[in-house]
Amino acid sequence: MKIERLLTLLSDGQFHSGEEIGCILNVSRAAIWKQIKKLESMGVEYESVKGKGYRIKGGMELLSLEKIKDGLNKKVLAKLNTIEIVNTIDSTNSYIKQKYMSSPAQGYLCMAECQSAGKGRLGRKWISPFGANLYLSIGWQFDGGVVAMEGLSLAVGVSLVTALEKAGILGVKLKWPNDIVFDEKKLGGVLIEIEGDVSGPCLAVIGVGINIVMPRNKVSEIDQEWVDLGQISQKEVSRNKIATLFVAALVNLLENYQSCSFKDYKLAWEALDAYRGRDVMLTQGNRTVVGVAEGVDDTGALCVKTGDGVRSFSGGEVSLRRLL
Ligand code: BT5
Repeated sequence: MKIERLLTLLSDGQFHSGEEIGCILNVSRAAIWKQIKKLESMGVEYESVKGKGYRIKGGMELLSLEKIKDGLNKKVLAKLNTIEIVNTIDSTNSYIKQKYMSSPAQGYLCMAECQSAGKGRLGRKWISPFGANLYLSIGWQFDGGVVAMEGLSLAVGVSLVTALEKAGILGVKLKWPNDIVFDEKKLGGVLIEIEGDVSGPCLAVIGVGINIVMPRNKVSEIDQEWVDLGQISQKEVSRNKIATLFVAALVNLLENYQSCSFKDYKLAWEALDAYRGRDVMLTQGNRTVVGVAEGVDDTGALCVKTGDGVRSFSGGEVSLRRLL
């Protein structure tokens, strides 16, 4: 595809003249313009300077199937049916679901440079600009229905934070039920969607979004405090390295999860709990409960110490209560 070749060319951050681009893509000047316009519609920020040509200022590390596969061991690779990297897609979660529906198999994995309709939970949006962050989904079959997946999104959070620690990124925590946070700001999120028989064999699509270097022109679209790995580590973070560590961590976790349960991850989750011991408000629809966050139970439900004692909640949104 021409657009892929153009992106690869400009990803080095150097200026490339129209003539050079035309030559490499084997297209006319008018056709170059069409490709450049495509970059624009994908949200890629580029510079155009008369006499110099085009460049992506600062360059861009595109996801590389080769680099990611090279970093994975044989055991992990053997568990994956396919690993795909796509440029633009509506949502990697929706894509994996469709793929599974048309041909059920274990271990479909997809990563995208950009999502045009990235999904959060409950119909919310996941802001997913091109070439900047990581958007990844993996499809995994579970035999024991939803019970076998209890607490899975929390265990996924634990495995991702552990993977970040391997990359030298420390201090990342978890916020119940599915947020990856740093300094109370949202760094990433997990979205698990389930298809099939909820009491028998079913498919879990595990979607992970994590901010690596969020383009500044996208900042205003996120309606809560956020952070990216670049800000946390204060140095360049390799997208391919994070992708590789995440894939390995997820495959290892999913492979084990069938034979264990959230109970085995409870202590690790609690050690990363950003809200433990803090005054929180839990909202479930139009019901709110206030109290002190006391970790989670063996199923991954949030425990809150209220005026009526400790109660556990398996759904809802939790926020910090700022006491005056
Ligand atoms: C989540 O939802 O945190 C789950 C996000 C999962 C995204 C991945 S990307 C790959 C896969 N394919 C998909 O289509 N989705 C998954 P939730 O807890 O509902 O949080 C959504 C809220 O987070 C939004 O309402 C915003 O406030 C905020 N938000 C949106 N984009 C963000 C971003 N890039 N960084 C930080 N916060 C963001």
